[in-house]
Amino acid sequence: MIDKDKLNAGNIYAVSKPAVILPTYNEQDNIKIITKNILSLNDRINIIIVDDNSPDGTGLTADALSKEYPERIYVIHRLKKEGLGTAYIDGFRFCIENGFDCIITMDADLSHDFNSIPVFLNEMEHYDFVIGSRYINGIRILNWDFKRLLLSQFANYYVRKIGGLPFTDATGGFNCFKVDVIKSININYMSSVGYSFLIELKFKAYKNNFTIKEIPITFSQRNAGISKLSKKVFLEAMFMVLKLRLRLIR
Ligand SMILES: Nc1nc2c(ncn2[C@@H]2O[C@H](COP(=O)(O)OP(=O)(O)OP(=O)(O)O)[C@@H](O)[C@H]2O)c(=O)[nH]1
Ligand SMILES: [Mg+2]
Repeated sequence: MIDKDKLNAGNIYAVSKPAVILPTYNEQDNIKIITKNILSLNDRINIIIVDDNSPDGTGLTADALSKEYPERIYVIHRLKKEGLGTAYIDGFRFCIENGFDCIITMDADLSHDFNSIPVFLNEMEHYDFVIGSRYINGIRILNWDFKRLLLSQFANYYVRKIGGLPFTDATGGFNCFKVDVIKSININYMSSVGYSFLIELKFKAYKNNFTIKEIPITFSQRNAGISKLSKKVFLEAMFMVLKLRLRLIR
């Protein structure tokens, strides 16, 4: 049960300045909705949008939102599409430089339910890293075709068996962690630029002995914007996990 009153009373337990990082590439139809939903949760939650010069003008909308909420929404503009992983790295640097003590990674396409954010933040009292899992107690994914589900299941099985990570959902993008986790990892030397970045991050947090918990989340496939998952993305992840296991990446 989300104790929103308690959160709004300014008591976000172990963290005081949390930031949600939203990487965006062509999320014009979603960015206003998601930011307003997040801001409505709690006065202390901030948002960092990392936009890669989206052709649909997401960056301009993000700037307008930042003007409307100057102390709460920040925008990092990058010149071109450089991948989800490097977008997160730029977001992490911004968080470290600006004194945010807790980071939430989240897709901007409304696939992740903003109502889970207070649940993540409550868990920060006991854990350093909280993973949102679509696969605890069954499968909670809406609107995926069978092929996509099979691919995701295989990827997670592979990460468990080959990578040795004990999580049900190592590939998911909805996570929350203390900034100390990022400080313990050399983010200048992350091997993944794309989607496999999230696996690498979990792997390194696990190896650095942070306390980690998985909580159930629901994932709904995007209903606006363009899907960007490709074979290349999948293969990058498979090789990266193998290299992590063989300690070719540290
Ligand atoms: N800044 C930036 N954001 C990106 C990039 N690629 C993806 N994103 C964003 O990262 C988040 C996750 O990407 P999605 O395209 O939704 O990935 P997905 O959920 O695996 O696949 P689909 O929803 O089917 O496209 C979304 O908010 C995207 O807009 C990128 O190269 N740069
Ligand atoms: Mg998506």
